[in-house]
Amino acid sequence: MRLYSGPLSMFGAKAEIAALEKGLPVRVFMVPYDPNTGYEPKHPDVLRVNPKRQVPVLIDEGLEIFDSTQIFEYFEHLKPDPALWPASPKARAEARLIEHKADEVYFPHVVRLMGLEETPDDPAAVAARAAAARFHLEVEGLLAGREYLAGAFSYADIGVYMATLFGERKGAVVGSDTPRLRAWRDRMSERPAVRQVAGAMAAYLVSIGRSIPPFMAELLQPALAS
Ligand SMILES: N[C@@H](CCC(=O)N[C@@H](CS)C(=O)NCC(=O)O)C(=O)O
Repeated sequence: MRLYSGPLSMFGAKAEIAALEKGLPVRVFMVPYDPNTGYEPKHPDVLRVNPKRQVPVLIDEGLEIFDSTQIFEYFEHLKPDPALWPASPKARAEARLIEHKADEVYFPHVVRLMGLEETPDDPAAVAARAAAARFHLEVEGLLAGREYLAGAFSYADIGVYMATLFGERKGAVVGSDTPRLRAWRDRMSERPAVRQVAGAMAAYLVSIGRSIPPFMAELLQPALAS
């Protein structure tokens, strides 16, 4: 299997983490990416497979799909063990909703912040950080009495981890009012698959002279012994 991603693709990182967690034989191919100009010119395989012209794209012997959540679903059917969705229909639906919210409700606020790094007091930036903080509090509530967002570790954790990683980078800081969320993030960072992928992203950012938040800097250190 070949996974097309980018060195700063939060959605590609989701798929890569899932493949590692599942133990799937996925080769990751980083498409051309320039920190200043982005993904242009687009890779021809990405253009062929994805009408939205985005990574991640997955190719597996004739199957060509795109979108991180679609890739999760394929992985789950391809290799059900370890399960990364809960078994019961309601728990599974809730986990899927959390994952969906990370991508489609929370992340747009982070995207809004991306254009406003130089003007953090802009009302649009203030509103985006406030909306992100409300999501952080929602996640804090989910973690009451739970180690992971849907009980056992799941795709929901992967989605929220990557989305909030980018949130933190862009100023939507996970504050001291959400201690369970912070502790969960630390647990996530200790998972080998997460550490490998998010750590590579941290190293890439450092290599191009970008600053990284303290919790990402920790990803560059050897994992704590468990
Ligand atoms: N919903 C998609 C989002 C994919 C996406 O936004 N990919 C970004 C990189 S993280 C991209 O390729 N951006 C380049 C562009 O839109 O031109 C998913 O879950 O995979």
